[in-house]
Amino acid sequence: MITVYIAIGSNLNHPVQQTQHAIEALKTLPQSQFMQASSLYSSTPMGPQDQPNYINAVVEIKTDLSPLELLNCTQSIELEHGRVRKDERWGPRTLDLDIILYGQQTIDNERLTVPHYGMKQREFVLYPLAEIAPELQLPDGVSLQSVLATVPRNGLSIWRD
Ligand code: A4P
Ligand code: MG
Repeated sequence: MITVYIAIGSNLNHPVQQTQHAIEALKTLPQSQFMQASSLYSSTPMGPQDQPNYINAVVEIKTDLSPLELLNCTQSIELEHGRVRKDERWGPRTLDLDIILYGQQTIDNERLTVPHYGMKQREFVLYPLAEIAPELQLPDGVSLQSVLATVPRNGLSIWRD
């Protein structure tokens, strides 16, 4: 099985619940084993600032699904959560599921770019990922810790009731 990390982001329509439901849905993926989820984090928006703060988290699974089979599954979870695709780049969303890493594979096709193109710049991906996989090496041979050292937290905090 391949170890995969999936990033969750939500800032509309009860983001904490959206995120918790997404984690539950990821536990039921076919041909997959749920390993762990990070804490939920509160983050300030990247992109347009006139949108609510986000809740972000990262989940680790092991899977026998191919990358595109997995993408089909995560996109149907997004749709079940009432996600409507809008044109605005980096705009608000009920639920966004991004495949961050698929083992050590580098994937670049019409539907999928892995590692995710923004992961090395996004504190709301890197810190939750480091919480559950502190020793991780990225496919380019760089350690997660060395990337983390270049990205400030930018107000990111663990979400508490
Ligand atoms: N796609 C390609 N690679 C991947 C991948 N690794 N994982 C394709 C998932 N999908 C991938 O996706 C568009 C297409 O990307 C998919 O059809 C798939 O084939 P989308 O989810 O509609 O696009 P998007 O997520 O809206 O892209 P966009 O606008 O670039 O958004 P981002 O980059 O995901 O950023 N601020 C905070 N604090 N926290 C956030 O989580 N998220 C965003 C969205 C903006 N600001 C944020 C956050
Ligand atoms: Mg996305």
